Amino acid sequence: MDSGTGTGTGTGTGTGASSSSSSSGRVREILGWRGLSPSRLDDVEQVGKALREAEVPDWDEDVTPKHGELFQRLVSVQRHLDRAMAPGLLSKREIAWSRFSRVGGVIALVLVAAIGSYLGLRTPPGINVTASGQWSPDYGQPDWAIDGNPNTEWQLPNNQAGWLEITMNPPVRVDRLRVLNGHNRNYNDRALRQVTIEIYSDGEVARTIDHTWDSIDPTPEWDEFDVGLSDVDKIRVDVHSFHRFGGALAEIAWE
Ligand SMILES: [Ca+2]
Repeated sequence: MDSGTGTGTGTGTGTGASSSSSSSGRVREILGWRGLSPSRLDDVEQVGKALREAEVPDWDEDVTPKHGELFQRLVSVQRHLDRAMAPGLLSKREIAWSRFSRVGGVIALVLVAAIGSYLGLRTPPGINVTASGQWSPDYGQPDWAIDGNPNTEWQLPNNQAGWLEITMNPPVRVDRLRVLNGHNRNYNDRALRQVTIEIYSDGEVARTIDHTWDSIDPTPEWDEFDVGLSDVDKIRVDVHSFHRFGGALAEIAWE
């Protein structure tokens, strides 16, 4: 009886080992195609072998730390197998959806990027003014530099350099640029000192004007600069320095 069982088991194990070894080779091959790395494949084999060799305890008190460790390895290997096999277990419909959503996702991303860069680069229609800042939220706003009123000024925050940009869409022809410095009417404590004005034609800097005002003038005079450019789409004023408390620009105009 004993001997019979022994032989039976021996033979069974032998046959099983050989067929299991060839089938495990095939499994290894398939899992390899599915992207499992050689070290993960080794893990799978080792855990499989350890499971076959392990005795499953009948009682809770027979569970040893070794069993716990093996269980953890089994869970980890199972997770890798699930990840490798999941795409192979999709139905045709699920595969189609998965492809569609992947392709659709890429197209959506490309579209969002294209629209974003279009909106970001597009010059808003009309004449628009932006600046690095203004002295007060309610006073000295950037568009006061182009409102046609010599008594209103764009005023920079105290003691700060800064910039002002005017964009034109559609572009304009500029033969002459006129600039009226500020002085902060009634106080005479703000004015531009040293500036660089860049005039853009067709998106590129086409003319650079450097100018300095030596002092605050309580009755400022217009300064005029010949330009002679067509397709002007931007004028940028970089304020490098100022008089007293900060910069101020009453008007910038072109004709
Ligand atoms: Ca003004």
